[in-house]
Amino acid sequence: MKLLCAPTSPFSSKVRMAARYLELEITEIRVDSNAGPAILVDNNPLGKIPTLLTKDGISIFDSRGIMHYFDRMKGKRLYPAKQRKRTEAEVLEALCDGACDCLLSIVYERRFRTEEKVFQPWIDRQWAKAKRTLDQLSADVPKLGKKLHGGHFALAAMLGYLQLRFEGQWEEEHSDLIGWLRTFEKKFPDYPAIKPQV
Ligand SMILES: N[C@@H](CCC(=O)N[C@@H](CS)C(=O)NCC(=O)O)C(=O)O
Repeated sequence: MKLLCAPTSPFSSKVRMAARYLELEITEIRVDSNAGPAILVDNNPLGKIPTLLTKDGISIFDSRGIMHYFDRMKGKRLYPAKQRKRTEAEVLEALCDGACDCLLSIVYERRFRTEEKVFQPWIDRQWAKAKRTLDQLSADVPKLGKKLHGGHFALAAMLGYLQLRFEGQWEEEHSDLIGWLRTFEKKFPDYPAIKPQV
């Protein structure tokens, strides 16, 4: 299996962590989604990463599609078996992925518009969503048990992306989440190598 991905991408980081956790062999192919290379757009019309290319020539996206594919491949080890816990894990993943969409939207607003066209109210709107997410997660920090799941990897990827692109803007008010990340790292020592980074 080949994974089209990038080291800075939080969604790529999430699925790379899941693959490592499940001991799945994947060949990572770094792509620049801004440049829209043929290998990416020919396999995913949306031109987004991560995109997984299976040995049977199927392309799978988006990151949650890949997570669920991995889960099925490895006998359902990526999400809890019990319905309620599974729903909680999936909602946590959706929340963290959604916050990453907001954070990326801010990064893209600044990256793709000329300086005078950057629309601050849009940035503020997206940041408010990310902040509400952090506030909610800080008020009820997700539990880390013996087993990790997709929601945990999504949260670790989102916090890693915040550290990478929004340093100094969230840590003080959300120190509980930094504590969560420290505990997560003890359970998943490969985190520093796979978290979003340049
Ligand atoms: N919903 C998608 C989001 C993926 C996404 O937005 N990836 C970013 C990089 S982190 C990307 O490919 N951006 C390029 C673009 O939107 O053109 C997922 O979960 O995989």
